[in-house]
Amino acid sequence: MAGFGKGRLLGAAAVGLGALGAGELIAAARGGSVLDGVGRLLTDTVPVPVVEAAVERAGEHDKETTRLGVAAGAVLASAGLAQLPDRLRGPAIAAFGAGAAATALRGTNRSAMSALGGIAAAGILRAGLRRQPTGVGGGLLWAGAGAGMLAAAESLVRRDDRLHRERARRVGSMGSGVPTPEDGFGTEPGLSPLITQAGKFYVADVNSRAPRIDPEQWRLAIRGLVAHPLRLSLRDLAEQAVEFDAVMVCVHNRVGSGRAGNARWFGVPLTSLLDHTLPESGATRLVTRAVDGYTISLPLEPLRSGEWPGYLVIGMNGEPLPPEHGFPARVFVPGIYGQYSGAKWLAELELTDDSHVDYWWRRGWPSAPLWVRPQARIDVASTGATGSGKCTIAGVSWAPPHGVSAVEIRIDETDWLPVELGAELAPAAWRRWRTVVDLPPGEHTVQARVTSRSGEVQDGAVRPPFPLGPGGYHSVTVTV
Ligand SMILES: Nc1nc2c(c(=O)[nH]1)N[C@H]1C(S)=C(S)[C@@H](COP(=O)(O)O)O[C@H]1N2
Ligand SMILES: [Mo]
Repeated sequence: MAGFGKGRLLGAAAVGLGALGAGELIAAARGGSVLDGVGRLLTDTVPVPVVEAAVERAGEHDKETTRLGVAAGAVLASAGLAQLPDRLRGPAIAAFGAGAAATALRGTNRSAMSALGGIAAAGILRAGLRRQPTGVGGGLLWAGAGAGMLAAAESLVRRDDRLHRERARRVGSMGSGVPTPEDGFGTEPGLSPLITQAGKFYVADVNSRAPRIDPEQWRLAIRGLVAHPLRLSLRDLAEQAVEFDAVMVCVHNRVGSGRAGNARWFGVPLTSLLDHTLPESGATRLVTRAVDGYTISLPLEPLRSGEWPGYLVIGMNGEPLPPEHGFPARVFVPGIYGQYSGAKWLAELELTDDSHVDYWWRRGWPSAPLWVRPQARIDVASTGATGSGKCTIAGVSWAPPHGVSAVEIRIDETDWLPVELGAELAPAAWRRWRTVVDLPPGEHTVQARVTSRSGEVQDGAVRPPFPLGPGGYHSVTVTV
């Protein structure tokens, strides 16, 4: 360690930042990213408790957080590599570069340039550490150049994403054009709208960015244990699609959080698609496979019979699916948590036997699909401006696929009181609720619970999302 002062460490970190920036810029020339590839590798390999903790902490910003963490890790690693004795440093950096190149190929919109970016970063790191900057000026130069190149790379990738988003929208309307639905509640400040706009709808997936799929080239293959494989274009699918309203819920949606959205979807019922393929007798599972190989599989029988009404979805709220929500197509079975109900960015549907293993099973999640537990969320609990004890309490509730039959609230853990329900859009959709209560001065807790039409009452036992889905009541505090 002799001779490695703070200055040299910082210098090595600066060289690392410069090398990383150059690598990212090269990868970005073809829309890829070395950081994204490493991020995906981390997502795929870190133990589930770490994933759960990260999901909890990072919230909506999981993708940015991962990217930043990986960048910081790469810079730290460069400083670490600089500490190695000369004879080890070369081979270590070469191994680092090879690893970066290989992982870059796991990134979402990877190309050969992504791998080249990883190799170039290692080459620059090697050269830079040989003649390592010792002065402040040299270090600043490396760091500044690195930061500038990272910013340039990011803006290149964002431009590609923007162009893709416009191309996806140009596919045209995806819906019946019927006016937006109403439940009689109108708009209430703070209360979630009946339909969640695409831009407000939660995004959850293992990818760092949405894959950019060309709708003209894209075909959905339905293959495997079938007598009659199919290849369908987006246009073929649009001709058979119907509209349906349903809430989609992430298994990570703890009570009160926002990983749930209600949309008017446009899709082809899986029953009819599956019938056309003439499944063979050995076919027991439907594997939904994304363009990156990610799979979610479902038992075939209930989908074929329509007992579980699944759809091949191509539209959301009258528009094509936005890239982050799976453009051009995804599978969705209302009532099943997102993690179990079908892949976004579909490449194919494969009918297969029970030997198939899904992404999340390998990571310790149960293999049987998890059904969404009924949940009520409190969006509004406000006393208004009058200073009186009149308090408006309102929110959304869901119990797909059966539907919501009642929502109740209780104040300070006393008796459950029924509330008014908005009109039901569809049993699988979410349903809004509201009430006005008179509260004495002081601090109060308000809790809500929902009962499904199948008779299931929301369970108050608090449970984490892993491994069976979250439980508990949403609880908020109001002060009068
Ligand atoms: N290809 C792909 N599909 C996926 C996922 C994924 O990581 N990759 N995540 C699933 C999970 S966990 C959820 S909750 C939903 C989220 O869909 P959304 O991002 O449109 O809300 O997509 C599902 N489909
Ligand atoms: Mo999810």
